[in-house]
This record gives sequence, C-alpha cells and structure tokens, in this order.
Amino acid sequence: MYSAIPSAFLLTQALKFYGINQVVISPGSRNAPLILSIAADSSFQAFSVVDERSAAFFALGRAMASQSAVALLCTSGSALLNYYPAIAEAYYSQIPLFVISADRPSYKIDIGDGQTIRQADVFASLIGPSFNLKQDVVHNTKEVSRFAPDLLQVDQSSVEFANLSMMAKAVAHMHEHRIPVHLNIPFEEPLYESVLEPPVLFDPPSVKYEEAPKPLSAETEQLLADLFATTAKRVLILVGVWDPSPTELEYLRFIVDKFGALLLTETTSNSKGIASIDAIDSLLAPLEQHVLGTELIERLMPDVVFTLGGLVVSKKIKALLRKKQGLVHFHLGRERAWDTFSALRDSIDLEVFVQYSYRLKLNKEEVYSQFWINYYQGLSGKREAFALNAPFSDFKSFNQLISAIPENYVVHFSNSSAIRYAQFFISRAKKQFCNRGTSGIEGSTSTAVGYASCGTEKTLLISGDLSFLYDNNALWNSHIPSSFRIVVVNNGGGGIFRILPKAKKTPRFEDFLETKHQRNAEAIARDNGFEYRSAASSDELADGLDGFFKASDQPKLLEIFTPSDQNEQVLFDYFKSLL
Ligand SMILES: Cc1ncc(C[n+]2csc(CCOP(=O)(O)OP(=O)(O)O)c2C)c(N)n1
Repeated sequence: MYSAIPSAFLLTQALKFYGINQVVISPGSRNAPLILSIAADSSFQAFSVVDERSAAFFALGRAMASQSAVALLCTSGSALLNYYPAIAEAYYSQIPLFVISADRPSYKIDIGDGQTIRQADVFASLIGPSFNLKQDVVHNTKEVSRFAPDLLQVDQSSVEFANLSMMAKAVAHMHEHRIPVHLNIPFEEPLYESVLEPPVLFDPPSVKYEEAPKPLSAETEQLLADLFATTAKRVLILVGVWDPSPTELEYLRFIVDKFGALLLTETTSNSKGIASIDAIDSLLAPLEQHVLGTELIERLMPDVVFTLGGLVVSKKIKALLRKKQGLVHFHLGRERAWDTFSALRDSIDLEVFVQYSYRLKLNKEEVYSQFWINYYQGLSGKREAFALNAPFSDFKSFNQLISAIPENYVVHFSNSSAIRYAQFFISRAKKQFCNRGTSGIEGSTSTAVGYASCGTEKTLLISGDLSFLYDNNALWNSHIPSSFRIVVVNNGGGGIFRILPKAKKTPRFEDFLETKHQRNAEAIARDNGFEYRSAASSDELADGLDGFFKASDQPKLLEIFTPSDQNEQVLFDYFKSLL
C-alpha cells in the first residue's frame, strides 16, 4: 500500500533506496501520507514516540548505536520545534539525522489555519541544508488551481525531478558531513488516501559524497617537518568524545609511541588499553594548589597538541592549554575541528597522518610522557585510599557504582556532575557516552533509551535528578529492553552548582540555581514498568547494586539519595588528598 500523494511515495522510496530504514515517527495528520507508506513497508524499522523532543533524542541514540543515519518524521506546527535540542546536539556531535516535517501547502500558511507555523528553514544555522520540497500538482488539483494557480505552470514530472534531486542532495550532505539535514514536505488534503500500485515512477539520482580522505597539504607537510625537526619536543594528545574502531585505536597507539606523546583521555574517549592520564582533573586540580605548581605546570605544557574525537569535558585542560604561548594544534580525524586553544593549524585525516608520520624526523623530549605517567600513577594510592574512606556522598556513590558496572554494559551519562564524577573512576564498561555536543540536560534519558532499543548492547544510564526529571517522557516508550538500567543520583537539585566556584554566593541560590526539590524517581519508574529500589547509604547502595545487572523481566531503576550539603566538601577533600 502506498500514499496516493506522489511526493509522499517518492520520499518513502528514497529513504529505502538510500538505506535509511530506521524511522522514528511522532503522530499527526499532516504526516499521515508518509506514516501510511512507511508503516505498510516491512523494510522499515519504525518506532512510535509521541513527544517529539524525546523522539529526536531517541533517534540520536539509535544513530549512535547503529552507526547509521536515522530518520525522524513529524507533523506540522510546533511539533518539529521540539526536535531542535536533539538537532543541535547531533549537529555539534556530528551524528546523522534525516529530519522530515510535513507541512501545509505554502498558500495555507499564515492565513489563520490551525497547527501552522513558518516551517521553512526553521532550524536555521544548527543543521545542514534544509530543503523545502515542491508540492505535487496532480494531487487535489482543484484546490491548487483555486488558491495557487501559478503552481500549475509547472508539470508534475519537473516537481518530481526537483524533489528527487533535493532528497539526493540532502542524503549526500548528511553522509559527507555527518550532520542532520531537514526536508520539509507540503501536503494538500486529502491526506489518508492510499493506492495499491506505485502512483508514479521512482527514478532516483545516485548519491555521491566524498569518502576519500583529504591528502595532506604541502603547507602542512612543511609545517610539520619544520616543527618536529626543531622546536616541537613535547606532544600532548587530548581525546574528546570518541567511538573509535579497532584500527583507529591502533593508530592512536602508534602516534603516542612515535611522538613519545602524553595521552590525556576522558571517560567518553573510549580509548582503553593505552597508558594515559585518564582522569585529567585528578591531575590538574591538585597541581593548581601544589607548592611546586608553577614549575610542574611548566613541565606539563606541550609544544604541540593533537586532538582526536569530539568535545572535551575537562574545563581545566582547556583553560591550561589556552595559556600556552606559541602552542601548535592539529586535529587528527574527520570530525569538525574546533579552534579551542586559538592555535589550530590544520585538521588531518588520522590515517593520512599516520602514514605521513612514519617519515617524520623528531627531536622529542624522551622523558616528557614517562615523567607524567609516573607522576600520575604515583597518585593512584592516594586516590584509592580516599575513595575507600570517603563518607557517603556523590563522590562515594560514583566510586561504588562505577566499580560495579559489568564489562558487557555500555554507559550513558547525563550532564552535568554525572559525567564529571565519572572521570575520577575507571570502569570496565564496554563504552561510555554523554551528549557533550551541547551539554544539554534535556535528552540524556531518551538518548540512552534509543541506544538501548537497538538491542546490540546492554545499556546503563547514570543520571542526575534534574536531568532525569526533565526528560521523564523518555520512559514513555515501548522499545525499552528489560536489560536497560538507570541509576539516578539524587542530590536534591543541580549539585553541579554547588561545585562551581562562587555560584553559591548568588542570591536565592537554592531556588534559582540549585533548584532544590523533594521529588524522587519512584513514581515515574513504577509507572513505566521499571523495578525500583533506592539507597541512602554506602551499605544500602552495595545492597542495591548486588544483582542489579543480573538478567530480569523488567528494566530497573536504582535511585541514590546523597547529602547535597556535604557533596562539595567531599570533592574538595578528594583534590586536597592528592596534594
Ligand atoms: C537544557 C539545559 N538547561 C539548563 C542547563 C544548565 N544546567 C547544567 S547542569 C544543570 C543541573 C543538572 O542537575 P542534575 O541533573 O540534578 O545533575 P547534578 O549536577 O546534580 O549531578 C543545569 C540546569 C543545561 N545544561 N541544559
């Protein structure tokens, strides 16, 4: 069965043809022509999610897990505005989403019709190209000739040609730049009519996009050769959010060895197995207060920084590197490169760089990396001792929690203190993620649910209370596997604001920053079919974690209540203990 509206038929066929077979659908009438075509076609995996904000983050999570583009489909009006937070996250995290919104014909916009807004280009600058498809001229021609006779100057075949070209361009752009793109498609009524035979011929253009890596420019080659033969003695590698292939990990290992580089990783770098400083702030925070701090920081400062992956969580390392005069920065990889330290020279494909660097002559400071790895390893005894004896708090909970995560789980962290505490402890988890593109608190649960729904990996979400309560529609979703686990660290508000220097001096801090509350996750959990447990001490947490990851018939949520007035002191004491 197909929609009788030609452009709905063509768009559905195009999705299939270009291999975009996962579609997250939010209900509505205007998008019914597409819903009926997709629902009737078993080659699509279609998911129904009512809340468009959650739907878009769900799609994001699926795109992450499946490493392929996911389509979103919604109706007209404010519906598509709810996609915006996830589109911004996908844009900055470079995750491909194919956003489709159904619209009224142009002559019915801004004339007082219901559920109608100006949809064209509504996502402005936080998305790849937006295409406004052309309206069919063979569907309800009577209405078209009455309201917009000019449209009939063009024949249907040129409408179809234009639409197919726009679809192909959108797909190409999405793949090439790994960003979301938007197709806005106008439909005249009737919307629900279907036909058994294809209403028009589907003849799509093939999609071409640049897959081959960009070669090294002669200018960069010269710069690298000069730099490494003379001044560049210390190389620091900083890895942001990254989901590397085994080959990419090997490339990283090679570069670390070749350059004698100091490797700084984060939880979300997913680069285990290579000696690194994997809790950056556990090194930097105590250095700031150390009696030999200035000298040590000088010793740490690199000449060259290579960044890999996406955005970096640690503010301290960014601030530190921004202070370095004459720093030279290269991004290695195909991600968009950010000039975070005002020192970016070029962005080089990782493989191209590895091939090139075999030939590079170096003048490295042999002890640079080893000194810092030894220094850092020297802190591990203090770190373990502090964690063992720490009073019950956010810090202690993260310590207990992270050491309990089995190696067959993938973890999603919410923003904000969750992902920061996660940095302090080494987990066995298979992979770790966080929406750091925009660092929003509004879609972490939906993203984790989307990731889990793929069924390829068992998934755990570790969330703060505000983030969890914010995105509670995420659990209104029928694709949650029973292996899905959520831990909410409930410190009664935005605990991050207590850690931020000076934030507490703000008038009515508790009302407007911390946003203190007495709410908990129990009703939401039970209402959505989760088994619920809570813990308010280390012993209770140990009990709660016992068997938490064992197979079960229902997904589970464990809520940890921590003392908001003590959390910050424990964290400061931790840093002090490392001096
Ligand atoms: C959509 C959005 N709104 C506001 C913020 C600012 N913000 C950052 S962290 C935070 C509080 C997070 O609280 P919670 O989820 O309880 O985590 P905690 O810091 O307590 O661990 C807020 C409001 C944001 N990042 N995103």
